[in-house]
Amino acid sequence: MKLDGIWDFYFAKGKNINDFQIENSAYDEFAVVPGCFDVTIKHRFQRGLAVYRRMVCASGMQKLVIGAIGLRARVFWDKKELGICPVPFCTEEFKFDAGNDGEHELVIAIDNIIDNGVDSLWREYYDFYAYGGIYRSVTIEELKDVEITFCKITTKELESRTMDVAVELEGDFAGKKIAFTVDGKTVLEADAQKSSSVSFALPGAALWDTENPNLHTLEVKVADTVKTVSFGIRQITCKDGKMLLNGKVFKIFGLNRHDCHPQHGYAVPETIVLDDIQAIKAQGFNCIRGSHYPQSQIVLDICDKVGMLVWNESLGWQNKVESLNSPGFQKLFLRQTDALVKNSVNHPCIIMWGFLNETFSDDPGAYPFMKELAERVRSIDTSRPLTYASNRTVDDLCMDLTDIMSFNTYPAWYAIPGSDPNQQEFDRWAVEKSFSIIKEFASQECFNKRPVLISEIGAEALPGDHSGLRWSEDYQADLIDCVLDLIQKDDILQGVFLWMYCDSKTYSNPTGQVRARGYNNKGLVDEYRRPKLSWKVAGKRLKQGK
Ligand code: ADA
Repeated sequence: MKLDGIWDFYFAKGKNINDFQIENSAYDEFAVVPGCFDVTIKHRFQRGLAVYRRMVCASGMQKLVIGAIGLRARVFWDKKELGICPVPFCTEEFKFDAGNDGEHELVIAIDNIIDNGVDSLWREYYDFYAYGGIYRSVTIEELKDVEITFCKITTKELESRTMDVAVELEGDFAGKKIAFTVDGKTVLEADAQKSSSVSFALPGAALWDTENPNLHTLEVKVADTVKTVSFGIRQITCKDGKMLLNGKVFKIFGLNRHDCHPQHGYAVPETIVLDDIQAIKAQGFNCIRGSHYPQSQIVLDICDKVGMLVWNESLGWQNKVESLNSPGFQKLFLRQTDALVKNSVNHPCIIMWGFLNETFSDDPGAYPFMKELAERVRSIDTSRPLTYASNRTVDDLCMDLTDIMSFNTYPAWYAIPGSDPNQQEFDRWAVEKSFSIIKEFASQECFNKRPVLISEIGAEALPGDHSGLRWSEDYQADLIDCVLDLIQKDDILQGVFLWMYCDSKTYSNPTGQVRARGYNNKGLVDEYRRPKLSWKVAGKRLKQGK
């Protein structure tokens, strides 16, 4: 049962969740769930404690799932604390006895106070705004005698459409049967076990790709417990420096996308997400990088349906080595890594996993935790390649941990070696130079021919500026056109993710970055999705390249 809707609400400016005392709650407003409270007219950009409450009819053992919150939350049922949500963008589950039949009180107390400690997963220097609220849906469901805690379906062999399914059970499954049904037809039945791994073929079943995003439905049933999973039959592999989708080499023409909107923060409604993804596809792009946090089920469901590839990554931004080596940070990071992979593993749109955007991967101290993260992801899913976006280029020391080498580079915006940081007119040379440095580094034998991606590249553009100089729409359009042209012609680079789809809220000047209007203005469309010149130029170039 979805608990989304209008909840009771109050806000206490400057307070945090440790100040919260449930006996002293005084609800004097309403708030929408999912929603961010600090985009509302009354509380815009305020930081403090926000308390959400609603009544729920439920009894007996229940599972409450909170899709995502920001920045942290405490959760209460009938005034008793069920637990915490310590990581933004991370799905959390609470299993508990809801008591007798009747109405019960569910309270989620949240704060959006930025913690700048070494263990924090969201510090003030991040280049995206720390909105507060319940970002994603809240649901509750009755816990049956048997619970299907995990179900993963992957394509084992494409030709014969052979699928592997891994299932984990909890509860009273002994002596019961487990049945697997695909698109309404039972394909297999076996004795239920705590962990089971089965394979079956679906001869002739339609494949999933970007042109024909065919989806199928798997139903796993044990006694009266049923889990329904939507899946696609498709394979992602890497060979001889190339990524292949269903055995065919493909190029990535991608966009980085912040899942945010000025009036919704990180609780972007389905209608806006669908509009974004369909517009991105119509323009000729085939992939989005979910920068820089796990993507919502809304985004992933839409990308599955529309046929848009996705790079899904955990929350992080230029995290420092002292954090990477702190047990508190590691614990939270592993918690979100588990949730990221487990909760989205069945989406055919996801073609790679990522973590730790632009960390200090040129420092040997970063290596051990990055290795642990890579191992953790691979312990849950080996059916997709692994990458991280590095801005350390030739000094990077951790690339051997990846399957795909990804580089963030900003030639002709931030300086690269040999370029003039004060250059006002676009200079193609800087982009060519940057790509050649990356390709030379990646071609080293030790990397054993891994696919190479440009994971970020772009320039700021303020709508309406047509001077042709830096910050103008024309300058940005020239850069984007040049990048796409070079990528279309390049035999080594697998593809590019332009930075970025839409202008996104950040801070005016947190760390000396220049962020006009308090926005990262490198969008090809602005924050309300109004196109800049580069959007049209990119569309033209991508359609020409077909
Ligand atoms: C980095 C970072 C992005 C954004 C970008 C920029 O590469 O990964 O989040 O901050 O730079 O606009 O400078």
